[in-house]
Order: sequence, then structure tokens, then C-alpha cells
Amino acid sequence: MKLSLFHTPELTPTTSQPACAIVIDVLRATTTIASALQAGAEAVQAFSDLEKLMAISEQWPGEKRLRAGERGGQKVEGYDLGNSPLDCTPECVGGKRLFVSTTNGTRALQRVEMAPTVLTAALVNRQRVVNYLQSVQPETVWMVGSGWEGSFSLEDTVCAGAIAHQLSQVTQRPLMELAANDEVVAAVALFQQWHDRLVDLLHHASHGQRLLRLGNTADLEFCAQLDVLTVLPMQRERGVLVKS
Ligand code: 3SL
Repeated sequence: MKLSLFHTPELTPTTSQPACAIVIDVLRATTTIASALQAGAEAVQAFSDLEKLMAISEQWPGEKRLRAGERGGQKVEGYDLGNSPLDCTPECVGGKRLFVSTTNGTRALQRVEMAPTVLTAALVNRQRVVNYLQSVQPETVWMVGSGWEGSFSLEDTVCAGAIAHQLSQVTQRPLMELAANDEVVAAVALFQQWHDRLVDLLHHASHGQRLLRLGNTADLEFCAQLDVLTVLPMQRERGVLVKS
């Protein structure tokens, strides 16, 4: 198994595909996807385009769908939900399909949707992703950070580092053997420095600060938790993630 990290969808190669792609958007899309599926949502269907989301979700029974939209950190007007993992209670999302569009996370998903296996990861379900990699041993694994509008993000990088670090521990394979690019080594160093202060790191992150300005302190605290969810979101068909 060889692990690579690409910090943004834009930096992710388009000329080849990995055996397994892992999309990361700690703040907050992949944390929300994990929370929704853990709480019993039937599936999460991701769209980069709001018009397409509206058109496709219109064909779904009204009582079985929720539209979740975020732009600039805020809920899209007229949608049922924004992008807060804290809204994903069993009462709210149980048995429903979430039709979701966010600024960066759904674009990252689209970038790798053709890979044979597509997973989503966040700090909250890190261990579950590591368990999958340890048991399936895909030959090439790409971790794809969502970043923010094309630029690097601390929170996605620290999550990639948390995955690589734990995988190296459980497989007893040195990081230098697992890592296929320098980004993985740097991400592990970031995780090692901040692993016991993840919430502080999220407060330093530029998107963390944006969310704090919008009053989302509780979301940052939730998203900073390591290994609290046991769900593995996996793409079943293009753009549709289910609990595996
Ligand atoms: O960019 C995204 O995909 C979102 O996760 C951003 S936010 O945290 O909902 O603002």
C-alpha cells in the first residue's frame, strides 16, 4: 500500500486514478457526512451545483429527503439544513436521503468520483478508515483535502496525518515505506505536534476562524474529536455515499 496526499482538488492528478480515494473536509462536509450516516440517514448525495441538486432532489419523495446547502459557511436560503454535523440527529435525518452541496467538500468528491473505491474521512471517523485500509490493503491510496477555494487547509492536513500515523502504527510499517509523497510526511509531523490540541489547531485554521466569526464554536469542538464515530462513508454510485 502506498499513500499520497493532495492538499486540494486542484492539486489532485486527473490523468490517473488510485485504487482508493479518501476525501477529507474536516470543517465540515466530511464530518457532517459521517454524522448523518451514523445517525441513520439512508444516503448522502453530493452535488457541486445547486441547480442540479434541486432538479434531482425534486424527483425524490418529499418526506424522505432533506436538502442541505452551504455557501461561505452559511446555510443556503430555502434549504432544510446547512452543513452542521450537530443538526444530524436520528430524529432529523433518520431514513432520509440528504441532498448536499458545499463550497469545497463536494467539489473534492467530484474530483475523484471515478476511483473504484471512494471513502470520506474526518477526525471523527479516522479509526474506521484506518481499519478499512488495514484489512483491504488497496495498492494506491490518495487522500484528497478539500482546502478552501483552491488553497491548503490545516484541518484537512492534520486529518490526513492522523490517518497515515495510525496506519503506520497498526500495520507496523515505517512511514517512509507507506508515504508516496512528501505531503504525507509533513501531515504526520503536523498531527504529531497537535494531536492533543486538535481543537486549538482548528481555532487557528483560517476556515476555523471564519466559522467562529459565524458563531459555530460548538461545530469546531465536535469536528476536532478523534475516533468518536464508527461509520465508514463509501460511494455506492457516483456522488452517492452510504454507510459501509
Ligand atoms: O467547504 C465546504 O465544503 C464546507 O465544509 C464548508 S463549511 O464548513 O460548511 O463552511
